[in-house]
Order: sequence, then C-alpha cells, then structure tokens
Amino acid sequence: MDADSVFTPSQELATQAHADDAQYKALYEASIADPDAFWDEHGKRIDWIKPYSQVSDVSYDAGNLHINWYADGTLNASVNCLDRHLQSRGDQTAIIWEGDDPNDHRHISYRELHEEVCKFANVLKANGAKKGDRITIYMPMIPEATVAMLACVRIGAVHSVVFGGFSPDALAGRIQDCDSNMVITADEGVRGGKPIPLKANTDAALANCPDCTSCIVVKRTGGNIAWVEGRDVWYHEAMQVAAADCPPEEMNAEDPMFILYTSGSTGKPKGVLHTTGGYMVYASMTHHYVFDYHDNEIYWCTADVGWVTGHSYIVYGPLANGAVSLMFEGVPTYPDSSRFWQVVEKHKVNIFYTAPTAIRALMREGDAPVKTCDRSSLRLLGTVGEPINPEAWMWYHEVVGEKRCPIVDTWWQTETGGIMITPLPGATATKPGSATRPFFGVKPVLVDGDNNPLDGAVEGNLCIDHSWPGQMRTVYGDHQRFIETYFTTFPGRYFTGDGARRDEDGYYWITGRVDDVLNVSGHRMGTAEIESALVAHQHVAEAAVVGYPHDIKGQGIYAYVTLVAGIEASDALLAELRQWTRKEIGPIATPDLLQWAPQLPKTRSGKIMRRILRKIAANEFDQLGDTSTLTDPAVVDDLIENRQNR
Ligand code: 6R9
Repeated sequence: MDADSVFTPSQELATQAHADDAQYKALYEASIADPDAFWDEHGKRIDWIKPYSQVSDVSYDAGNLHINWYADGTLNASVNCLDRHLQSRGDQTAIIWEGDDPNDHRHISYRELHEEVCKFANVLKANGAKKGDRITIYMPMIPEATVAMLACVRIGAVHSVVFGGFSPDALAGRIQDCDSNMVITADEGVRGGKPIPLKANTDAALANCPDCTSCIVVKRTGGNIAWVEGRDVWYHEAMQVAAADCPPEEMNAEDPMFILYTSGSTGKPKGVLHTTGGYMVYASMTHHYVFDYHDNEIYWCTADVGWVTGHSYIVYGPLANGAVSLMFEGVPTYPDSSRFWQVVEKHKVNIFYTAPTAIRALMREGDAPVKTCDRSSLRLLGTVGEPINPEAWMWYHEVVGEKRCPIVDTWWQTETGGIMITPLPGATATKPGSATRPFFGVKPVLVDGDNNPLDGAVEGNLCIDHSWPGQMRTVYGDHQRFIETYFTTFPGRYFTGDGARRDEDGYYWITGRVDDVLNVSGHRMGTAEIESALVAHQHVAEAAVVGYPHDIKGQGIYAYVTLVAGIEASDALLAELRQWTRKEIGPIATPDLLQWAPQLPKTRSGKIMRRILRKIAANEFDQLGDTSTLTDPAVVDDLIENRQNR
C-alpha cells in the first residue's frame, strides 16, 4: 500500500451527509471562535425541563479548577432517550438484541423500552434506591443492562457499570470506592457458548462489601446460584408487581450521571465522573455527526456496556437520537469467525463500529469468512480503542467495506465522554492510521516536555485546550487526584496521556500512551495495577510490568517477577501467578509472557529502569541505550539471556 493513500468522500456522500467539508470547516471555526455561542446553539438538541441561562463556566487553573456546562439547566437523561421519542417513533425499534446463540434475537421498541425502564425505576425505588445513590451494574450484554442504566438515571441514581469480565476482587474494590449500596447483576452471562458466573462473582465480592445491602438478579440462563434471603431480589419477580408509571427526577445539568472506573499510570483505578447535561449534548451530537446517523438506519457498536464506548455509543448517544441500536451478547468468533458478518447480513446493519484488535484477529482468518455473508447494507465503518495499523485499516476498507464504506477512526477516552478526533464521513478525506481532525469545539495542542505548544508538522504530548461539554468533572471522591492527573503536568491544559504526531495537512496520528498505561486489545490496564496484584502473592518479592508489541492485541503484557528468597521458580508457579492475576483483576490482566528476574535493573536512586525492560520485552535488546546509571549492569545480561519474546 502507498503510505500516503488518501480516501476522499464521494460527491454523493458529501451531499447526503450531515456535514460536507465546507460545513465542517465553517462549524469548526465557529466552535473555536465563540465556544459558548456554538454550544448554546447545539445544547438545544437535548430537551431541557428548565432551560440554561449560562453555557460554560470553566477554569483549568489547578488552584481553582472547575468545569461547568449548562449549569442552571435541568433535564432527565432517560426522558431524552425515551419519552421524547414516544410520539414520533414509539413503535420503532430502539434496541435489536442479538444473543450469543445465533438463534436468539429480540426487537425492543421505544415504547417497550420506556415501559421496562419506568417499571424497573420503580423496582429500584421499592428497594430503597434514591437520587444520588451509587448503584453498581455488573451485567452481561443483555437489554436489561440498558434498562438498568436508564432506570438509574430516571430516578437520579448514579450508575457505575463494571465490566462483566472483572473478578470478584476488582468488583468489590469498585463497589467500595463509590460506597455503592446496591448491585444489579444476572445469574450468569453467556459468551462464546460458555457461562460466566456473574452472581457467584457478585456473592464473593459482596462478602467484602458490608454496606452493599441489596442485589437485584436478572435470570439469564437459569443456572444454579446461591441466594441470600433479604438481600437478593429476582428482577422478573419484582417487575411483575411494579407500576409502569414513573415520573422522571428533575436533574441539574451538573448532577452526577455515572461513574466509570478506568486505569491510570499509578494506583488503583479511578472513578471517572460524568455529569448529566453536557454529557448528553456531547454524546448525542458526536453520534449524529461522526456516524452520520439518519433516521431508521441500523447502527451497531460492538463494544461492551462495561466500557465508555458502550455508554456513549450503544446507549446514550444513539437513544438520544432515536436510533436503532444493535446490542450483541457474543464474541466475533462464535460459532465461527464469520459471526460479525452474519449479524450484519441478518439485521441489515448500515453502520458498524468496532475495535482494531477485533479487525486484526478476523483479518488473520482470511477473507472467506467475510465474503460468505452479504454486506451490501453497510455504508459506514468505524474503529475505536487503539491506533489502527494501516494494513488492518486497508483490509477493513477493501474486504469488509468492499471499498464502498468510509472509515471513521475515532480517538477519545473514558475521560472525554465522547469522540474528540475523528473524520466526519461526508467531510474528511481519510488516511489509513490517522484519526484525522478534531470534532467541533475540540482544540488539540501538541506540547513539548516544558509545555511549549509546537506548531506545524511535529510530534508531541497531546493536550486539549478549552473544555468541551462531555469532559469528565472529577475523580469520584478524589478531586485532588483529578487535578494532579490531568492538569498539573502541563498547566492550563487537559493532558490526555497520549502522544501524537500532526502532519502537513493538520491531521493527527495518535502514537499511543506516553505514561505507564497499557492498551491490551483496546482495554486500558495500568502497569501499576498488575504489579501490585503480582506482589500481593506470597512468593513474589517484586514485579515490573511493561507492554510489548503484539500482532493481535496491539500490546501484550510482559511481567518480570522476582521471587522471595528461597522460593524456586517453576512452571507450576508460573501458571499459578497467571491464574492469580486473573483472580485479582480479571482475564484481561493475565500476563502474556512472564520472566523470572533474579533482580530488576535499577538506578542508583532505586528506580526500576522501565525503558530497558520495555526494550528487552520488545526483543530490541541491541538498542538499550545508556545503561551506565545502573547499579549492576550484569542484571541486564541475565534478563536478555532469558528473554521470553523471541
Ligand atoms: C474510547 C476509549 C482511551 C485510550 C486513549 C488512547 C487509546 C482510543 C484510539 C486510541 C489511537 C484511536 N485510543 N481510541 N488510540 N486511535 N482511535 O477507548 O476509551 O478505554 O478510556 O481508552 O485508548 O491511548 O488514551 P478508554
């Protein structure tokens, strides 16, 4: 492939799309020239109970940090996703659910979803939930997960969705961190034909969460589970007696809407807090423009609702826009690696949004599994979660999209609430591997290590100047950590933790994290988290975790482990440590490679030289650079000799 390939939107698409290039440029310039006027205008896409009088009130000054959007307006997010559509599209499908088993699917209309949400909101209240409470949702990808989220926001409770792949310990930590008093789960999930013991995991977690006193359980499989009388409630039994009328709680625009835990470079995961008004405006607006959503189109985002992508682009953005949102319970390779395309054919999907890791994994299976399915309904493809390599981009474009569908490579973060750097399908000429240009109102800036903005074609640390409505407002329960993590490295700017390059055309190419955060199959993992899980094992004295290039996952997890004196390294212990991290955090944190390190390379001040460990893990040990500051350079020779990635 020509490295400089450019794919320009067709004239036809430019005409039909919500924005062509000239409109993008005009709107973008307006959004930067007078952000308040711009966001005043676009704030109207959301239905307000009481209109706002002030658009933004923001300061990035660490001494006085505050971020407020539409602060005196009031609204309810569930009304924006449901009630306001009842008259115009009550019988239209809101959610197409495709089960893990290809024979399972359901269509749920806006009217049905509204009724289910109202009933469940009454169930929550009957079980003691009230405005401001934090409610944990630990669910498989079934419609009840969406119902639970919308029911929480209907009554003003703050949901914290925990990905169903997390372990009981990880779940317990998240329940405790936000003082959640209720958890909503299912008996079991099903993925790839295998059951996932969600209720058993919840039971194990709740053993360490004395303040979490109620547990609502959706019956998904009917599998055998334990039951705690007085704490556990069946969803279907409670729903049977619940009233279908539930007036929405009037929420302030800046009232908390949800918490989502994400990994940082240090310490335990942070509870990213999003508030109501700005988040809804931003999620719905980005969904409208980036996916160029038109009425009645079938839109499918393959993410899990346990991640931010599921929040903004399965639930809140699409439903606020009255879209048909497809929700998939399964995995791309079950029953076989044709599954995604079978679902596209079955439901005539028009817009398809997935992760580069899935594309790379499917690409490895060849073109045949794709080509056996009819993809003529597809008109737009998207990616998110990590940089996409140009080869995977081209395969997605040529094989999946039959060269007909534009690709939107969308860069954003849990913290940003919605898409930040992205092509618009009718406007932006795309280059494989580039997230291209900023969305309206987003002002990216590349800075050097001293916070000097860099002009022109250059590489630097990616910051965002000025706030946007979807921005996170704080780290739940730790505002100081919010300020320190995002606003002190480069004062006066929001620091993303990513590096990026800008080319001659002003396009952005995300180069990856510049901190100790790994991106494994599009999932964020802090190296510190995995290290602390490893050292919690009685035989481990010290551990250092780094990422290394991995063909499918993007990055793999490479752990260097120093054992306690007197403990013998063995294959059995290696298997035990892998199992241990699974148990401590979850399967996604399992080290791909683990090396016994009699010692770790350290500077004289005792800091682990991660730069060296990264090079050895990448099998690039001939480029170690300066090792003269090490206390004992011989340590490195041993590590090279016994390296695991060859
Ligand atoms: C939405 C989401 C955020 C981190 C982010 C960056 C990486 C996401 C990307 C991308 C290159 C893209 N990332 N999208 N890198 N190109 N299109 O993924 O949120 O889980 O918080 O991860 O993912 O490194 O900083 P989150």
